[in-house]
Amino acid sequence: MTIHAPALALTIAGSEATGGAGAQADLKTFQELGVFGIVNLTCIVSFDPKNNWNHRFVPVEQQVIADQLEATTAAYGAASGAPTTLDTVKIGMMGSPATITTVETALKAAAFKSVVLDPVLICKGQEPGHALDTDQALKAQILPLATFVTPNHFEAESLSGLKISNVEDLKAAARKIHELSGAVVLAKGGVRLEGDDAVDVFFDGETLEVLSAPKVGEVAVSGAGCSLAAAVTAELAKGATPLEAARTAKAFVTEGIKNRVASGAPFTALWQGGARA
Ligand code: PXL
Repeated sequence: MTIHAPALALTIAGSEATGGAGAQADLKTFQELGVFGIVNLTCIVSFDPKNNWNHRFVPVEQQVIADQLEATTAAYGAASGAPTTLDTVKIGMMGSPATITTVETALKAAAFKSVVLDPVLICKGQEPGHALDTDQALKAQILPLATFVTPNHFEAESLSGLKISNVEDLKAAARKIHELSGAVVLAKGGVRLEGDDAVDVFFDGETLEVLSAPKVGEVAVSGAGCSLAAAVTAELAKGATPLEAARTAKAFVTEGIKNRVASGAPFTALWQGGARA
């Protein structure tokens, strides 16, 4: 028998029942990139096909979130005695201020080396600003603990306070968000910026790099943001530098979007197996 000691990554995220986004996307991404994935669930999202595929959202009880974090830390944390310890975490959808406080406490206790924050302020189908208290708690309590943050167009505007209409604006926003948080920033233009390319801006305080790939369609694909941040997380867990992780993640997501999956829902889902296709 061989005992394996693969790189480990934890995602603290919500379930999205149809498997396109959230924890499911994270776990599939970790697996594809050769990382042993761990999920601690914060909430369950079920789209409502009777109501325009809007989100139905149920939080996981705070005690149950804390229990999951306790189990994970005991098994793989710094003091666990595990052959490989868990030092890399991705933060996805939190969903409520209470969850943000529970997760903040766990992050402070564990002192992870890499904390990748996908600052989910809004999901497809939601109204911007639907939960301002959650957005504010995320900015105040989790953003300062992040080492890497992956805002989309809307989130980059919200975090930076800047209006983003083109790549120069996206660069300014990435710089601003780095100043505010100290984190490495990968700001995503996605399909929302005009032009033939899907452009993301990487900024780590020194290096500014524009990551660009030809757009695949003009419509956002479910799971793209989650998978990008999860791919960054997986690569960091394996020891990549932040810039290498961003480049690999961009290529991974581009292949996943090229090979996206259709369903009865009015949107397609990124296929993490796309790079193998
Ligand atoms: O794409 C953001 C996102 C993250 N996490 C969960 C979601 C969504 C969007 O639907 O449902 C659980």
